[in-house]
Amino acid sequence: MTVPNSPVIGPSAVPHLDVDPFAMSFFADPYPTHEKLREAGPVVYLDKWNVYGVARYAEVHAVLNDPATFCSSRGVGLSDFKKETPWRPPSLILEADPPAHTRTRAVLSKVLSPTVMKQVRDRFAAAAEARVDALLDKRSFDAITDLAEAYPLSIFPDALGLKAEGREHLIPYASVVFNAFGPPNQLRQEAIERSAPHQAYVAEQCQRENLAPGGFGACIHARVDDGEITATEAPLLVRSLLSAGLDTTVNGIGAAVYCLARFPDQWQRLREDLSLARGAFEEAVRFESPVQTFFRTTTREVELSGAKIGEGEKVLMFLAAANRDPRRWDKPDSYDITRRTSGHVGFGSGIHMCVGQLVARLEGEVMLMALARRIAKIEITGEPKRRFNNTLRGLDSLPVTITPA
Ligand code: 8QM
Repeated sequence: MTVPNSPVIGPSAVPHLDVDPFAMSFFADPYPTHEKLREAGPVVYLDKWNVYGVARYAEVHAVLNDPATFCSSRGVGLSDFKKETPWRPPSLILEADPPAHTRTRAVLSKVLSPTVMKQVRDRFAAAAEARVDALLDKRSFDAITDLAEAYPLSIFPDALGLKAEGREHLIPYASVVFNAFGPPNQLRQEAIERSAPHQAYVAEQCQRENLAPGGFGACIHARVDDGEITATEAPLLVRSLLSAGLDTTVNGIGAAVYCLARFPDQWQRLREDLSLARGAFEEAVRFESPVQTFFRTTTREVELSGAKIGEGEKVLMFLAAANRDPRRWDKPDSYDITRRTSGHVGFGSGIHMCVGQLVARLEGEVMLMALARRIAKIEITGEPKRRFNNTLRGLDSLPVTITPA
């Protein structure tokens, strides 16, 4: 029976929630709020920032896979580029829609292809072994600075072809980039205020003459010669690698080590079968979701799981909450290195899915293999300290002591 004057199926009310997913208290322990967001409904409205939110797997996946309705060209942070001037010139890949996105994506996809991974694999693996050698000499160290940061810093800037001088700007620059996706809170405002020297460094390193031959940077510039991209576009695509290629893997590797240190049964399984290294890294990306959130902007009025959303609205996707949605995952809150992780949205999904995912997985895999081959035990010996960022989840410090195998 139909209620008079009421449609059989129609838009339902969207629950309004009074949560700030960019507050320090939220970052300290996001999981109870993730659950609240998922349970409130398929689509919620966050009054604090006047945005829609999706935290269930199905809706996060649906939004990621409808880029015509949920666009990226108006920014993937809270700021709407149609209404506000971006803090830096927009990324030609992240903050672009088809057809513009298709061409730049193809370039980075080729630069970071499986063939290129085969060429760099031995170098990445040797650097991981060398890092583990150094850690075995120390026995007690900080797994963030001495491992999760030191390892990517020992290979990625070289792989890009950056000169030695000024590399200390790389992580601070990325930290600005990821804070800037957030709302105009203290984290974002202070990051942008202090960004000038980091921006100047990055702009300079993106120039063709500053990138060593054979590196990822030079490979991007080489596409100018075959007319795939213009000479003005190339430096901005190099900037994308500098923005997204380092801090993400630092937090990915940090997440994996933090998981393996907390869950010794999983560490033992990995030691018994090194072929589980790639899965152990992937599961850490699902479990911790180093990139926690991204926004999209609606290009038209749309109905999403019964909720009517107008044109020009920001939609916040809780990737981390989707990655632990019990509607999609068995025992979502357990770290299981043999889990079938495929479909997790830690690298996104659809046309914008992480173009550097093979580099990230390569770094994660060879590092976990090097660790598991030579170390019997990883013990956390001090209070882990969290690093607060509007988009990235990770630690500032993780004191550990290792026992050699
Ligand atoms: C996040 O500048 C960019 O193109 C860019 C910046 C940040 C990311 C991606 C691309 C997702 C890792």
